[in-house]
Amino acid sequence: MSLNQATLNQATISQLARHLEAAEMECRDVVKITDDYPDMSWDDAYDIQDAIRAIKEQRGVRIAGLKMGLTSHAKMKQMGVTTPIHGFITDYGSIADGGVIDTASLIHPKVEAEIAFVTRAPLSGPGCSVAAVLAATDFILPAVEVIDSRYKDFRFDLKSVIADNTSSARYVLGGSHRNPEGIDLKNLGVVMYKNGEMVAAASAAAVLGHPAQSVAMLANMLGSRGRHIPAGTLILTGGATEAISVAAGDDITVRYQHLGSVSMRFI
Ligand code: OOG
Ligand code: MG
Repeated sequence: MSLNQATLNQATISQLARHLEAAEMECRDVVKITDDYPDMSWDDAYDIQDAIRAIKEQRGVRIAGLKMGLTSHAKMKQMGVTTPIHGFITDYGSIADGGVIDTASLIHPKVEAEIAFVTRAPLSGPGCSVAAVLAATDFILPAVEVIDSRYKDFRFDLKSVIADNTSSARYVLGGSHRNPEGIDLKNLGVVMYKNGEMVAAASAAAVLGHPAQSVAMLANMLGSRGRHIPAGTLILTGGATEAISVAAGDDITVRYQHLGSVSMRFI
């Protein structure tokens, strides 16, 4: 049997999708699903994520874009994993820059400094490269992702977190967008402040050497499931630094070289 072949039947995939969706909606944590389904395959994990997406769309949720996760060494080390993963972001996850995020609607939020891309041409893999991504990029934006694993204490393995839509919860996009032309994206600095104190800093090169590489990898990963990145897609490329835990009362500001800053307050 190939490693990628599905091992769970459709009924189990639907049941696990409803289980994780309910945990998100009811704001409570659950144990990682591989505890009960240790033989689950990578395809099963992405099939559960797709089933969650379908449940949300049936409820009227709009998919706002895609995300890559675990693309930096800092994030991989923090979570004890070695492979990037992808998921989706939603309309209800979008928070205005300078906005307020209610921690009562989340389990145990953490914030990540990211670079977002918006495409103006479709991208497909295999074979998608940094060059193809830059040619297809409309503009880039500074972004902060608020992740919120549905798993107790953020303890998971890769398959469990893929099924849980890569801990996707909220995101804040900065107002200033730039054409990447003329910006040394690879060496773009990001500094995160929590309540005025610097808590993390990185260069965008921390994200797979170049954040456009994260978009290329997304196109290549989607290609292996017969999909592509359509024109006009918003993509979060993954945290450049480790994720920082936040609680009610915290103020977060991230400053990005060339791209301005993004801030939010947790209540
Ligand atoms: C998984 C999601 C990681 C990122 O930017 O690396 C992610 C997690 O750490 O819970 O969004
Ligand atoms: Mg992220």
